[in-house]
Amino acid sequence: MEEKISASIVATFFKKLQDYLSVDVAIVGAGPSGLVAARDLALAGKKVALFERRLAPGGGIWGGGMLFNEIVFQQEAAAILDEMEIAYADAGDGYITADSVLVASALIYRARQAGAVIFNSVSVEDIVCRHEAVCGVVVNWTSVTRLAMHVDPLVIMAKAVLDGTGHPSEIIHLASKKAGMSLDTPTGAVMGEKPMWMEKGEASTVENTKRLYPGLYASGMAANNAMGGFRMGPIFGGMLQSGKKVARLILDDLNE
Ligand code: 48F
Repeated sequence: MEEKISASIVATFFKKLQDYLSVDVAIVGAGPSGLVAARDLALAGKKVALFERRLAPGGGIWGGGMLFNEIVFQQEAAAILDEMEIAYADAGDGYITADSVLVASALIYRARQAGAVIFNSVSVEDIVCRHEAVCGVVVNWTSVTRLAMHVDPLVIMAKAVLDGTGHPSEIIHLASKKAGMSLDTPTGAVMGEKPMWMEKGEASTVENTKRLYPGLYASGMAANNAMGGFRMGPIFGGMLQSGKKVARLILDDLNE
């Protein structure tokens, strides 16, 4: 029995990895925007690999606000929650609340069920660029990077790469530093997020969701941070809308 269990895991995992060494879309970060994008792209028939540094995908959803595990959405986000059959409650004044554990687990399940494959405990540590376009990601086990082990990574090639890394905008930083990418900001560099202003931050998260460079897209807080948007805290409608928007942009480009 012992041999069978180990052999089954090794065989199925390596088949999965081999099948996803080359993908249509590599998503970095399984927060709300990355998970929503992953689902829509997979439903549209694209081959999607999602890389998440932590053991548990879900990003900033789980902890609600200050570990109170409820999160808030604008009423406009209800349609997206309905589409995914996620239960919520009316909080009045145009807002709704939902259990953060339910939302995190549902977004993960919906993305995976749609066909996106999630590689958890994997960190993206670099990008691949050719002819002034991003065309892949460089990956390693998070444990390897955390322990600073001197171990070379592997590479996943992708037609499109999405930075969904949240506040650090890690892939955008790499593209600025290593590929000479200039952003549409006053300095051309990553601006960094402004202080908390929920209303503005929510709107700018969706506005700032865009293609930043050939092959490189940004969603959620990564997009907002790069372009100098305001912080918004435990309200998540903008994150879901950002995931939807970036999936549409990527699909338009890939189907061109
Ligand atoms: O931050 P995160 O939840 O992404 P998001 O979609 O949503 C932001 C909200 O959660 C919240 C908010 C603003 O106040 O409303 O912050 O923008 O999730 C980002 C995920 O990316 C992973 C990280 O572990 C997290 O789960 N991540 C970050 N860098 C890497 C990464 C990397 N280099 N490789 C793999 N995963």
